[in-house]
Amino acid sequence: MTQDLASAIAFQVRSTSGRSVTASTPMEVWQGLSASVVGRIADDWQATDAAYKAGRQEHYFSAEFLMGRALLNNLSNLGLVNETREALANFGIDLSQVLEQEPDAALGNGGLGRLAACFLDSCATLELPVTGYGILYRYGLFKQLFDNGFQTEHPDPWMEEGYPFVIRRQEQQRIVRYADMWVRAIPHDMPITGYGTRNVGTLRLWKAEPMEQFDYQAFNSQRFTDAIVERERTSDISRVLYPNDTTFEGKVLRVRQQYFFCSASLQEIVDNYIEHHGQDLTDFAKYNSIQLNDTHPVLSIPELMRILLDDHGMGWEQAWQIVTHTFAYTNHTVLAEALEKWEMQIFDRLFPRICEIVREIDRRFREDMNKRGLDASTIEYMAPVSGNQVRMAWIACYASYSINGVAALHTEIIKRETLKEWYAIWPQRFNNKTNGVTPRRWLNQCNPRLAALLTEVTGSDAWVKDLAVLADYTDSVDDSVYDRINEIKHANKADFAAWVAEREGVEIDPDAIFDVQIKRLHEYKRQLLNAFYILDLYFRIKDDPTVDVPKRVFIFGAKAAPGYLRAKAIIKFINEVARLVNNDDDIDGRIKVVFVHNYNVSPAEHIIPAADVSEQISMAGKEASGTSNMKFMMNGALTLGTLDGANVEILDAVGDENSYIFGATEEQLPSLKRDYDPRWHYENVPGLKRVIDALTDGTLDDNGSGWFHDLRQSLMEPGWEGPDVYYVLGDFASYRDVKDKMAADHADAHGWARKAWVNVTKSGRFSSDRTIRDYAEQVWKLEPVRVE
Ligand code: AZC
Repeated sequence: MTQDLASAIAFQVRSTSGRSVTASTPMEVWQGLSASVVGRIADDWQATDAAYKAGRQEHYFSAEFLMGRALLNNLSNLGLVNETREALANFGIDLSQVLEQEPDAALGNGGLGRLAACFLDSCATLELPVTGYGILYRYGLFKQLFDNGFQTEHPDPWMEEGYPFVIRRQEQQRIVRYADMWVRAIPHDMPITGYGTRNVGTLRLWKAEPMEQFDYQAFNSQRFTDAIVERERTSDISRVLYPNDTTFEGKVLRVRQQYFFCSASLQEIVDNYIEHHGQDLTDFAKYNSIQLNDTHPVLSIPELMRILLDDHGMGWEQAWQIVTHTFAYTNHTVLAEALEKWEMQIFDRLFPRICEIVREIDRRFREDMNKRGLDASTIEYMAPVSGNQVRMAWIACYASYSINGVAALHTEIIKRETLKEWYAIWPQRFNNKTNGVTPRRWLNQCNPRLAALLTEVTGSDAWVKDLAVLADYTDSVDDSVYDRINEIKHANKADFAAWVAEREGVEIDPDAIFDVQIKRLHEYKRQLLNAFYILDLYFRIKDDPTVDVPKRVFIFGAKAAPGYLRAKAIIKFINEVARLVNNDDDIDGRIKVVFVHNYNVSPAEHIIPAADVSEQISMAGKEASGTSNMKFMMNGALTLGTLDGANVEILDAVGDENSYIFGATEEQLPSLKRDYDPRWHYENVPGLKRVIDALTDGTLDDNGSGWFHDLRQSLMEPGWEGPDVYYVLGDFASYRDVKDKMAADHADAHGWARKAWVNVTKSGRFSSDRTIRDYAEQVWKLEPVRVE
């Protein structure tokens, strides 16, 4: 078997590189090995596709799929990791070195895009007929570097060296029509393997290409450059992922992107319906359902109307009936700045027919609400079109048969506040689907030591597909397991320390507490609170350098949207805190701060298994769910967090004694903020003043940018959103207390291991398998289709 595999791999590598395996570069080996994996699954993939297309299907529409690396994931799903390692070893090649060649497919910003990727994994594993649809961005999320502590952004041409896991399907192209141009949408398919199944699902990513290779007329009439420019204008559509997470940017190119993938995907879905079920589209919603991942794909709603009305001659009522039984909408945030609103003129310019349809949806909505007796101002507030603007979330709520939030608390907040007007009319549409993460990537693959222990303790690898089984073992293991937990964590920390030393040039001690905050940089996530704690701890040690404190490493990973200056200021601030504490002789290595640059899926796979502490410290009510909290928990890190998003449910699963909760609750905040005076905390909370002052008194240097002054102002001065909007100063004292206690508790190795074990074994409900089962049963009405 290994011999077969070895020769299959060798063949592919040689065809890729044009030389022998041993003479090929690690990148060429990665290319060849990846191609051979695609070859192995080809038949199953084809069979799955055929089986799915014949019955009821779910289509997951998302502008983002943050896939990360594919090779290890596929090898592991196919059960080929060990054999491949041996096969390569025969050539003197180290598999892990080959795996590290792979670029991350970073086609997403953060949680929303990574959730979509975890969902595809679960759908394949659960054998559910689900296909993902998105955009093949040529440039993924920008690559982040630090220049003197400042974030700089660089392009990420992730496919430039070739990428065997996407297959171009030229023959299945569609045409997307804008008023000012027509473009070809070329599908590129990524196979989605599952664990312990032969089903192979598909992620279909559309690439925009010009209708003709060249405008020959322009070309022949000596306007060569014009012809090229025109060509580039088309390719612009799928050129780059917009780097905003939870912030809406009203760029015309962005709305073009959204329409592009919605239109191409819907054309295909309708064509497939016709092929299998005939020209009469009456039963369309019986065979198809579409999940809208946030509002980015909401143009699908008027676009499906257009296809049914114009291409298939259906009447409005019947078409609307179908549309409103097809779409389901997931909301991912309560932040107002995320709500997509497009100017009507943009719609009118790009796609006048869609514009017309949206106006008609608006007209009928107003009529309908009038009949229901809503007052004029409520109707105006809820209307799909108001003034000059089209409101994508409102269209989604009006047209979807299901509306869900992503954690229990978040769903309650959207019912009570964000979407309360719709909840009042259609309560039955609202439901909660708490997020989850795939235990394949986020435990089995990234933490092989812990995975082996779980298999040993439970007697099989059944947990990989059914994480809830671990709950049977919470209380039934003996002390030797706790020792093993500690050994595993220590080994993971040693590996991570080596990785950090090489990648970031910082030495860290695996015996220290590894305290981690990795997520997008946003004020509401409060990386600043974490940094203030570190600075305060620094000053405490400076006060008395002989003080006995547990050794700590604080690890950050975060990208800031390029235009979000305050977030960039926080990055600079953390980097300056790192510079200060890492180089102070009084500190003597007792505190280290590491800011991992270019945080992404694959760095996360190195960081999470090594974490002791998971920082989930957003201001309560703001983090819809969070998903890194779940990944940490699965890997035995303890949550240090507020009662926000899914933290609430994590706490519920593990109990008070196995997590560290602090801060104002969502319920308390309105009254706390009513007469909130950050200055009071500044003056009265011991130590806080010198931390805040350090921003501007010369302790830390922002290199004349003025950014630290702005940070101070944002906390202390009543700006137009009020001072300290995210209650950093208000929560500081309680955060420090709990974090100090946590650090002290870590000294009890056995007690800590016990808490870690409870976290691991109770993480079953945060598997995306559970989430997807709930979607399939309650929203999608979807049955598994097994491919034999
Ligand atoms: C994120 C939420 O901020 C995060 O709390 C949640 O876990 C994640 O979605 C998945 O549901 N939201 C986004 O990434 N982006 C937007 C536009 O909300």
